[in-house]
Amino acid sequence: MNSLSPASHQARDIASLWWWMLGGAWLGFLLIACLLVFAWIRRNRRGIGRDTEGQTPGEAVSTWIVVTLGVALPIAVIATLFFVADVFVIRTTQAPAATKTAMTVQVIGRQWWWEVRYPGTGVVTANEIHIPTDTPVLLEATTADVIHSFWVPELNRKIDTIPGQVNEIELDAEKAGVYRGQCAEYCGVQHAHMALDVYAQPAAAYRTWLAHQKRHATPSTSPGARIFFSNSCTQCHTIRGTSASGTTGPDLTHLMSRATIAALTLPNTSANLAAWITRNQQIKPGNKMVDIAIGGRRLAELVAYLRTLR
Ligand code: HEC
Ligand SMILES: [Cu+2]
Repeated sequence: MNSLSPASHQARDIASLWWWMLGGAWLGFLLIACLLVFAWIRRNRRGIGRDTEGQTPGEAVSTWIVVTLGVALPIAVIATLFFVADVFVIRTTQAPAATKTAMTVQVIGRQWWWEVRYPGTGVVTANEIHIPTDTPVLLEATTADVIHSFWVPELNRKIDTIPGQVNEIELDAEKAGVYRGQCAEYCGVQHAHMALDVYAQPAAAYRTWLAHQKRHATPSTSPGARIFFSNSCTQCHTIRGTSASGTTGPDLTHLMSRATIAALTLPNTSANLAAWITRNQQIKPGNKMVDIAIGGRRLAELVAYLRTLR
């Protein structure tokens, strides 16, 4: 994550503001350093400081220094930076009206993962947001529990998720790529394991992805499916097209289409799925899933069923 390697016009404005502020701060610092050196060089001159013999200090000069360099210059520099920040960057990073964006994605912060919804399509996923490139996407962010903050530094500024409120931001990726994001507001013990990836794809690839995500899972009677549906999994997880309709945990309909599990905590492999089911409280202590006491062949069958959720 690097807010100085922008991949959208908003992130570019934020990066240039940062460089301008850094430049302004350096100029101010150099000016003050020069004045200090200058004063040090002249330290033994007569008529300076308490040494009032000889010529009297230039009253007019010291007033000029205080007023111009001490008051007017800092006000001018800080006011300019504020003006640039306020008038340009806050505005250019603000979300436009829904009518000006091509599509909407809803993100719901949860302890400690991100639910992602595509309104009007029935698609629900987790910790991965797919968007088409060069398309203004309105992102509506809210929370199911505490305040989180959605931040994908290469695409835009932070946006807090506040209970009972929807905050908006625009995602408009210029080039295809995977942009990492992170919860940026402390939200409980697993705050650090609350990451997400934004996949910006060419429009055709995005449409293929969305069409695939719309599909429901085919009901299965495999041994692993029977374990899933007779266990507590269905209370917390949804698999569209089946009776599993829990909402505490991520939608698992297309679990295997995701690269990671548990909000980028582990790569999505068979071994990690097995480890997650049985030892998630060691992997991500305090998370809202429970360790499931299952092992051996039954665990392998359960994982085999999860792997059919493509
Ligand atoms: C008490 C609720 C609860 C139960 C019961 C439960 N889970 Fe979970 N599960 C969760 C939550 C919450 C998460 C997300 C944890 C996080 O990332 O912080 C999760 C995450 C997962 C993930 C990772 C999904 C992803 O995309 O990150 C898998 C796979 C999973 N659970 C499988 C199962 C299976 C299989 C069962 C039954 C054996 C089960 N869960 C039972 C709540 C539950
Ligand atoms: Cu959070």
